[in-house]
Amino acid sequence: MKQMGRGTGNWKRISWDEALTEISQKILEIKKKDDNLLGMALTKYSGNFGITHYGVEGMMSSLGYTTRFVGTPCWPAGIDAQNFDMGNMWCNDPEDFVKSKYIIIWGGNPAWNSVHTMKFIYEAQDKGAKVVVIDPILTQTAAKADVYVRIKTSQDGVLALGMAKHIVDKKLYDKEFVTKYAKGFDDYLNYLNKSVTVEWAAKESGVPADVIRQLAEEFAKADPATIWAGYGLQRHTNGGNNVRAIDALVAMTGNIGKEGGGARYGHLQTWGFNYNAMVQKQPKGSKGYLGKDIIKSEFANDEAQAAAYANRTININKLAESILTTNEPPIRLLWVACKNPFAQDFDRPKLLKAFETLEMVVVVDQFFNETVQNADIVLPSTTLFEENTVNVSYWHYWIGLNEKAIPNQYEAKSDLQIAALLSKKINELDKGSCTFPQITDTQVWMEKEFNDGIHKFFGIKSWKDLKDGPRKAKIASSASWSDKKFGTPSGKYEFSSDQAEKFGHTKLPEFKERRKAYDKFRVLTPHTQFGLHSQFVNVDYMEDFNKEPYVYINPKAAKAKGIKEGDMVKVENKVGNVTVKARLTENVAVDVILMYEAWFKKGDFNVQNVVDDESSDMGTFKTGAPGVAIHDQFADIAKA
Ligand SMILES: Nc1nc2c(c(=O)[nH]1)N[C@H]1C(S)=C(S)[C@@H](COP(=O)(O)OP(=O)(O)OC[C@H]3O[C@@H](n4cnc5c(=O)[nH]c(N)nc54)[C@H](O)[C@@H]3O)O[C@H]1N2
Ligand SMILES: Nc1nc2c(c(=O)[nH]1)N[C@H]1C(S)=C(S)[C@@H](COP(=O)(O)OP(=O)(O)OC[C@H]3O[C@@H](n4cnc5c(=O)[nH]c(N)nc54)[C@H](O)[C@@H]3O)O[C@H]1N2
Ligand SMILES: [Mo]
Repeated sequence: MKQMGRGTGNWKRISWDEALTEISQKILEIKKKDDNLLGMALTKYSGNFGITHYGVEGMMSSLGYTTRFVGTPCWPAGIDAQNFDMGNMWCNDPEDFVKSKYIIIWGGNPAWNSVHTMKFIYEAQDKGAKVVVIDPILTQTAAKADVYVRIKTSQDGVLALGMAKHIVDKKLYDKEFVTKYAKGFDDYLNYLNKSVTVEWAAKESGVPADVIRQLAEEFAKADPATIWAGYGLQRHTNGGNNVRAIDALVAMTGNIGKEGGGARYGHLQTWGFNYNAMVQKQPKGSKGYLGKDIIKSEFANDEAQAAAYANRTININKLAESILTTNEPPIRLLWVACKNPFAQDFDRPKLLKAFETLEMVVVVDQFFNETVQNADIVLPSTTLFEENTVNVSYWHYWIGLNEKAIPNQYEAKSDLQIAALLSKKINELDKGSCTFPQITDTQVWMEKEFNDGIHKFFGIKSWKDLKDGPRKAKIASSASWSDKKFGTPSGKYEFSSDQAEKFGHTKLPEFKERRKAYDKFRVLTPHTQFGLHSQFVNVDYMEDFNKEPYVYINPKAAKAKGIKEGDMVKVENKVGNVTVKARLTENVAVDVILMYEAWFKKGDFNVQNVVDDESSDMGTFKTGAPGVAIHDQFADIAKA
């Protein structure tokens, strides 16, 4: 479909051939005008993490060097934190929660967001393990726990420091681990003794001192004890630092490298694919980007340099700002796939302005969402039922096939099929413009991702074995770091990290002030029970469970504002506003308001009207861009 004037809603049905001709002509026009293709940009994230979807990146490479939005809106601060501490992000097998005696779920809501893990938590509980949830919201997970600890948002580092101080005071730390397998514990100990008291931690975090002492003692004495650091925890301007302080608790109590223990965050151990779809060669003579200088790809000293510098990379979390400020050349054509920026990216009012400056917007999606409303051309994408791909996880250790269950519906095509068609069309118009191969069978693409390493790791002879069902990786131990050889420069667990300092952080996970409030209430916009981000909320049968959005307000705060249950409320801040129905609940603190992120196809509810694009502290080290402080937002409320 083609929109006659972006945002007008005046759509015209066109053929695939017409659509691809128009897009190809635009690409060729840009190349002619700029003498390179950096004016073409891709933003793509988690619409479908099936491995073949990296064919979208492959399509971009097959056209030339382009602009890529890099990093992730999801978990980068925590990734850097774990890399500074341990030299990788690597968690225990979640199934080994059953071996834990003490489980702290810290800033995560798995009862909604990781339902498949809860049975292992329950099994541990049945065997006598204590489960503690630390969250500013009394979540469904907290309701299932033995203890719920309400914390002031962003103050997790302080709480962890207070617990560490008490563990030191009581000499409950693991002397063998901190001397043999760790670097910098003495410095950390000195810091705790000099700068931290339990009373101070209590005041800053809102968790009473006796609770801090009890948590610390119970955690240190249980064996094994584990902490699951959720992703919500690190979406703050001090989030990475807070994850480091939490890692330190697990390390100093000797729980790293232990089955049933561990500082759990995520892992990428099972991702050893060929990335065949992703790794495509630029057409000969393509011009790339090296800092400010445009260079010819052939002139790059080696492949690595070419790969590192030839695409222009921009922080994915600053989409609006970057479109507005990127020059030489500006971003002219934006390709959006597996991503819904108007629902999921930050500062929606600024994004609207930014889109006005684009010459062409192409969105590949399944639904007529707000991003599509702001496009010129929408290409209908298949769903996961219409393609073959393979899935692994950033949490568990299984691999599974996604088998095509039904043929492509109507005229929809997969991202890979679109890439092949675009390649064909642009080469018709200008031979040699694209290297993407003419393979449209998604099974062929999927097969190409397997290799001996994958086969061996999962104990299969061929991908076909997965037709019988998913397989679990053959891991020697359910614990990560079981040999206590860490991936850091010292090979040890680093309480004190020179690398962290190199990236502008303190060596130790010292107290880091949270973002200053810029409005009256803190706004939290975590993940919904009834969908995956902007996906599935809009499906008819899901609407039955989740008819409309709400803002959750503490009854005391509501009373002060004259707001009653069911009133329409305007939530407003410097970014914008959203009007939504109120629900009063003590599940949130008096100074916090809560809305779940989601895309409802009826109405104009959108939490990104009150979420700015402030960066989190970490992410640049391992993902190329800092994360985003999604939960460091503030707003006021009034009866609408
Ligand atoms: N306020 C707030 N914002 C957030 C978050 C938050 O907690 N609060 N969470 C952040 C996090 S953790 C994440 S991971 C991001 C997720 O944000 P996104 O990456 O945007 O994820 P989704 O909304 O799941 O999916 C995006 C789009 O992909 C489309 N899609 C699905 N399958 C395919 C396909 O095969 N091909 C193509 N081309 N498209 C497809 C879907 O229809 C959907 O429109 O949001 C971030 N934004
Ligand atoms: N049903 C469903 N499942 C999903 C998703 C979905 O959208 N829906 N999304 C998937 C994706 S991409 C991701 S990244 C994961 C995310 O999974 P989670 O890590 O569970 O993410 P969130 O729901 O964003 O945040 C979890 C909790 O962090 C809390 N939190 C926020 N700020 C702070 C803080 O400063 N301190 C503490 N202690 N807690 C804080 C929030 O109150 C919330 O309860 O879930 C995945 N699973
Ligand atoms: Mo995410």
